[in-house]
Amino acid sequence: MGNVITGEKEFFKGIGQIQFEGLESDNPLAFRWYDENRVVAGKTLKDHFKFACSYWHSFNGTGADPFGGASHIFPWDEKTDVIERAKDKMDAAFEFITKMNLPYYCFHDVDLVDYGNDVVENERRLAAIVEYAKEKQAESGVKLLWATANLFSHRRYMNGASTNPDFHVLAHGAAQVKAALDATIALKGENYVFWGGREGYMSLLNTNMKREQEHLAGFLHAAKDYARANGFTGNFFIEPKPCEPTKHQYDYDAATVLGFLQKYDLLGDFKINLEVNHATLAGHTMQHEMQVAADAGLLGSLDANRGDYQNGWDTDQFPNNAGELTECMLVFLEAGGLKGGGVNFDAKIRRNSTDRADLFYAHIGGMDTFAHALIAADAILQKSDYKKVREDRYASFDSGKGKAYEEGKLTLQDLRDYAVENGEPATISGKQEYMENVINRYV
Ligand code: XLS
Ligand code: NI
Ligand code: NI
Repeated sequence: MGNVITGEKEFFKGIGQIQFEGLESDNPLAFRWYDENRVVAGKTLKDHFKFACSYWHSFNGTGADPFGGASHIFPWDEKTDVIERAKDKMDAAFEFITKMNLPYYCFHDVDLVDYGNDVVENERRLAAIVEYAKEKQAESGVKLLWATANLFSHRRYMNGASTNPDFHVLAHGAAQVKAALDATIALKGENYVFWGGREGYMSLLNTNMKREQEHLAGFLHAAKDYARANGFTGNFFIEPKPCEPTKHQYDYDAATVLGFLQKYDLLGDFKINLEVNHATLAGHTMQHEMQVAADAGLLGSLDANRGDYQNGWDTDQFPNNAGELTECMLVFLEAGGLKGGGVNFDAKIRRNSTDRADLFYAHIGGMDTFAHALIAADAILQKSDYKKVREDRYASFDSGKGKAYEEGKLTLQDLRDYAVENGEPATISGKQEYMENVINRYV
């Protein structure tokens, strides 16, 4: 356990550091599954997950929605001086992160400190709060999993940032990314994320899609070249999402991003940050998205949350479904974990969750659900016939003509002759229900 760090003022009074108490515990402010030192599949839970707190949802998100303003009134939001206010927020953030024993955090530039319209002044503000963050990181041992630039909230980005038809807007986006990369490097951030907030379009009637995507690729190359020249050795991640805020987002899903990275020669430096709710919106399961990324060697990082199956937007709720997550953790373990990233809670408490403790309950639930799911998935892989049943389905490709086919040795004529010689194939069950029961036996 690390040490709890508070500023001059304690913001989450009455709540100490959250401890692991095990399954017998009925303490709502304790972990039941997440024992950070527990070794599963050769690694501690702490190292498997590299759990991160997302600054935007936890310390900026006020509970506002299209029908009403803030319902979360933050005591760290009171001072009038921009930097002083940002420092209070950072005190609150590190107090929460260390009380939760989260090893990492993630932020957008504008989460740390408010931005205005003056590029040089914004750079000064970010650099000032980064100095403070350095002290906080050193004092607590908390690390930066990834940072990013918010290129979607300001109205100048309403037609996109790097895909904006106006070059002048693109340049402003670049200025923000440069400062965010400088901040990442200064804070020894392990990764840098691009979520294409408004990189997409609403109507093809006014859009040159090809040109916009080329601009996006050029932007990513420029950002990567700058970061590499300035000593950044971490990963760049693209975070796919199919829609919202634009109708057609260019980074639709993992398969689309893979094609984009290939086409524009970005594969060496970029991997994928997958978000559960975005998979849902794309009409996929999260395990599908993870498998696509893993098969391409691009399973970089995860944004943990969940959507709502009854509606079609990004509700960003905390994960709480151990069964679904167990299927994801099967992919996770078989892929050998994440490439450089971790599990970031890109999730928010509800508008009407207004107790200070609610943020703790949310993260405890999310961390426990991940731990539970990983332990179950490991048991499935170790003890059940899950892998064998799947392997056996492909046994006809392990020898003879099937093997020769996989090796590229058979022609279409050869395949036709095999069909004739061997007659009608036997009926072979896919055993889906059997496999579903195997999963539930271990959850
Ligand atoms: C929004 C995205 C965003 C990214 C970071 O839907 O999930 O929060 O993770 O810009
Ligand atoms: Ni996200
Ligand atoms: Ni999202």
